[in-house]
Amino acid sequence: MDHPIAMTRREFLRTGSSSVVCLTLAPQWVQGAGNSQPMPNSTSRRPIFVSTWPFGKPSNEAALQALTRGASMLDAVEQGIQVAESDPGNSSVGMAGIPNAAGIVQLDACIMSGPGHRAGSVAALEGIAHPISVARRVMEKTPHVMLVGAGAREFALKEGFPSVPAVSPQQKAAWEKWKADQEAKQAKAGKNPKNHDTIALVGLGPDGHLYGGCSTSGWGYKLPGRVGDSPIIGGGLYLDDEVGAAGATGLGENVMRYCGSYQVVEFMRQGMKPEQACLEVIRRIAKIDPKGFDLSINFIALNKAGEFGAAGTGQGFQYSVTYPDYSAVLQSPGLSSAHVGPVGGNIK
Ligand code: SD4
Repeated sequence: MDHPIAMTRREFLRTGSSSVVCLTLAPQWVQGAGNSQPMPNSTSRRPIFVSTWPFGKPSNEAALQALTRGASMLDAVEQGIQVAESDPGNSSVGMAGIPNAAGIVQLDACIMSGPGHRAGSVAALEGIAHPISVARRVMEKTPHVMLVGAGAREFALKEGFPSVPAVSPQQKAAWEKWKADQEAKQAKAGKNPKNHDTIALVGLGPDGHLYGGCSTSGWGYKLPGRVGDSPIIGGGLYLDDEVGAAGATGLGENVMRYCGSYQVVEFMRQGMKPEQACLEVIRRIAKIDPKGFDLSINFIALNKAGEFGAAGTGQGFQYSVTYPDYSAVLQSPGLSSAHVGPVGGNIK
């Protein structure tokens, strides 16, 4: 399918990650069946990268550029996610992230490789700039899948990752104000965090294999030691090389209790298109959860055919898609209580 806004390959390579192509579509859900406007959610082009949020776009583009330079798909995913982790303006990924209630940034990340169904993960990692790279090292150099806390940091240091300050000066100042305001009460009461965005990035390689990664500083001012969905295989990220890949962003507690990304992939296995699978997982969670659709959860998905899609609660969310000659921010459909019947059953 041709996309309404597209760059030539030459333009893409010339403009690089500074290019901004933003395409906003009305949610397919709202448009309903019979809508004649095509959704740009299908492509047979490879490689392709799909990631959460508009800040995923420069990550996608860095991943594609890495691949163009001859890097492997795992390198591409890692280097793409590193872009978000390095961004000093990103308060929800990497060391510029909002700290926990103790004023320390604790990072969560994971990575998966379709070939071999391999996975690596770190959680509550302190003072290391690139948790995605440590997660990859766990996958490649240990017999384990996940390392947490002090053990994860010790492993990272032994592997040669440099130690960096546990919180940025800007976030430290904001945390001190937060503490003075005694907003800790809100965190304890389980109120939604003010700022919590994650990069989940999934990719289909030129050879038809799937790869993905996920990285976050998690829920701002979370309790020390709190781990969200992002480093949990099947929660914040999952892929099956025979079927597809999925990633999540939002309130991790509402994803990890339902193995959200795993379920998106399983729905694709059953024949659903990526967008449909994301919507159906949200419907299923909302049907079970006492909070209904008040979940703050979002999913991206990519299948083996290169078709992609996303969905979120409320108004939906923006996600990024990049492949040769094309790079854009798209709007996902959203689901809210308007889509639930009077007795709580889901309506189609
Ligand atoms: C977490 N899922 O730690 C992450 C945060 C996030 O958009 O994705 N926010 O719960």
